[in-house]
Amino acid sequence: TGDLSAAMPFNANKAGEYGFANGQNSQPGETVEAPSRLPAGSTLSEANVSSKTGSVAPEGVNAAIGPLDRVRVDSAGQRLTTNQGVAVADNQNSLKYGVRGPALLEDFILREKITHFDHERIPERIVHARGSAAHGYFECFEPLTQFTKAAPFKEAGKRTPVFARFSTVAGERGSKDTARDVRGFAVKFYTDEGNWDLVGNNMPVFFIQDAMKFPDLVHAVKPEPHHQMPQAASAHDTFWDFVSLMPESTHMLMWLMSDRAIPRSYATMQGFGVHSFRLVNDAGQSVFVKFHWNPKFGTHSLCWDEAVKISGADPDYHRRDLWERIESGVYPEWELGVQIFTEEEAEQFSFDILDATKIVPEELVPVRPVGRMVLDRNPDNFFAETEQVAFCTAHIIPGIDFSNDPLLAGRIHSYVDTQITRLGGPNFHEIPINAPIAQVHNNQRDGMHRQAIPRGRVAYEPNSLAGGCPFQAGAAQGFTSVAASLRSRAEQGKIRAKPELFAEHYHQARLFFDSQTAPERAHIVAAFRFELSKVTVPAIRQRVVSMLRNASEDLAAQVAEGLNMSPLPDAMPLALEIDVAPEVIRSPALSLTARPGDGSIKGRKIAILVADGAKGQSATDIHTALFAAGAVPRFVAPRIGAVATEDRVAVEADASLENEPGFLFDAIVLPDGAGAVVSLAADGHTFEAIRDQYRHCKTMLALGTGVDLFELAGIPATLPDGGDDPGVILSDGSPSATAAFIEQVARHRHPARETDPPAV
Ligand code: HDE
Repeated sequence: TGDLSAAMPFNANKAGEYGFANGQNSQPGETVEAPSRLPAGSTLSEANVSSKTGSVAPEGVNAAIGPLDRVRVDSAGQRLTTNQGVAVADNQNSLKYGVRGPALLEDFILREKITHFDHERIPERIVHARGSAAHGYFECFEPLTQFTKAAPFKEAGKRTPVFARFSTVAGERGSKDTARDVRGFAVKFYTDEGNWDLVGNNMPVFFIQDAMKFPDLVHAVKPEPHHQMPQAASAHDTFWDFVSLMPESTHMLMWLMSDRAIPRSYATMQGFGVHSFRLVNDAGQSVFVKFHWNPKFGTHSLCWDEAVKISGADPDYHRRDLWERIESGVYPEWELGVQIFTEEEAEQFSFDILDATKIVPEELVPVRPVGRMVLDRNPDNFFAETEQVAFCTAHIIPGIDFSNDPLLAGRIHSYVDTQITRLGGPNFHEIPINAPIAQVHNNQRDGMHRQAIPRGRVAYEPNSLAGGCPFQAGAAQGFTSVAASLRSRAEQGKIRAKPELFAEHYHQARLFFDSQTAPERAHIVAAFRFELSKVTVPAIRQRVVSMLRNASEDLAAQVAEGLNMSPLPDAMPLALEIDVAPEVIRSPALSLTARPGDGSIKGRKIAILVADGAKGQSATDIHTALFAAGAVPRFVAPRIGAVATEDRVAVEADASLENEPGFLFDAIVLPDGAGAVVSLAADGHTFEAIRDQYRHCKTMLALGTGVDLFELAGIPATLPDGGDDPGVILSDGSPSATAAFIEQVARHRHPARETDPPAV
């Protein structure tokens, strides 16, 4: 078999194993064409035509696909074998001494199968265990070479393959997606100068300032150790005990109690690098940078009641949404923005840019768009890709460098370290999803699960026996660290302490709260009330409120009222006596309302309720219009299957009120047809669906007689202030009514309808 075409990228004896399964194994000399795995019409190319240059790849080509293709397995048309390639004759019965006799130890087939199974699980991530990921690319808008020599930013239009993983933090691997939590937003750039991992979150700040406190934070938020409750929730004593003793967490708590902590989908949340990093150009000059990912489809959240209900009906809500968007071609997309500032500027700020509990307000340093990320391919296999991907903050490339943020310093150590346990040794970089597309050459050898077969007898440097190779790249090509020393810091020697401005804990918490709209502030108050009402020790609740008084008296008073706490506890003593005036006291950019995205309804799930007696044509018309606008309309009926429409127009319900409850949808349409109203009114699920839509402030459309269902469900005719509710639309089926509906769905919510407690 050694004479097979040299062009074959794989062991020719293993055609089937490597995805070339067309029913037969190849014969020597025969060239086997790989059948395309991609759906017809896909713009992706299977071929890795990038010769690892990473330069502009043609539309649709993803240079990371080739390396992964090498290890794809496709068993179509293949015999079942053991891991040694021995064909298995019988996969039903273990080997026994007589049919009723004892099983035999020599049954290597059974033992291999069971042994492998016994070891199928690897340790889950200690944080961010629950996640979902996708492939895609980053495309540079214009060269950023003035500031950085980093490979992805070199040329306009340059595409760098990426793999992005989104996650919750506290919950275990099987926990619900819609928990109130921070979301991880980790992106691996497979650049032609090595892998760069930007391991961020959907909130721009963090709970703590120093890595020393991270294990404490995580132990506090995880289920309590004696009874292992609650799962994926911060609403318990140990979390609030810890944060109330750590006033530096106040700013992050504002974000965590806001709707940011319950995103509508991964595709509609922002991402942030959190820390200050550095960009370094060819001349070795550096500036500070903060990274921002801004979603094309807007930043949208759930509301709490909705998130709670979704977690029961569809714990995979975000995972499913990401998967379905990509499968249906509504590719999630984000613009990457950078805030660039110099060391001199940083020294003038009223806060310390090394403090991960602080943002740099956009009003102080604008966000400059530099590229976009598009996720356009789902993984083939969850474990091989999403579970085994290893993001490490230590993975940076020439042109990017760290700042002295003490939280970041701990992370640079932690991620590589944790992968060694999680992925079973130091060779995790060879797992296909982690392998760079840039060439790897060094003298590191051996270890568990080594894949590479380094040739020759030299594994040291300097050497003469291998001509000095691999040789040092030198400063012009290789990675060099910025000779960074934060100016004007007097020599202090070794010290365990923090910079002075780290002790100012409240200005930006106030900035966040004060920059929200009234409904957003109300949600923050309600979230504090909910979480603290789950806390059993009154002193902890008191301590949180005393901390909040320093951020916002208004917030503290409302939270205290919600907890029946009176009188208010004294404000917590300030850690910083000197007064530093913040540059920005209102930042509209911090409100979700400032981030509508492209204003489209792409990817929104819309329920069109139908039932026997519905006017089929009008239901089909609205379905067509919504589909054309990029939404995901679904016919939902009391039972799945064909609906007996009044006009005999064929309508097939692919979801039922039982299997897809109303709160899973972004908007609802009620059908025309007196018969349908009667059928739907006979099913209590209908009213639950309508009331949930109303309570969750979503857009609702009644076609013709469907309006009767509003009345039967007790939907108020007007807003609490007496005005018209733009989110409740009555339609005669005209295009203008449909257009109005689409416009209102794009607004996402109609919070003017909201009351606390809810009226419906
Ligand atoms: Fe992480 N974090 N983290 N973290 N983190 C991990 O690494 C850690 C922090 C973030 O999708 C772990 O591979 C320390 C901030 C994401 O696979 C671990 C500190 C931010 C992910 C770890 C922090 C993050 C992780 C667990 C404080 C936002 C998931 C498994 C010093 C900027 C990546 C793993 C993925 C995962 C340590 C704080 C984001 C243990 C020590 C701040 C998105 O290494």
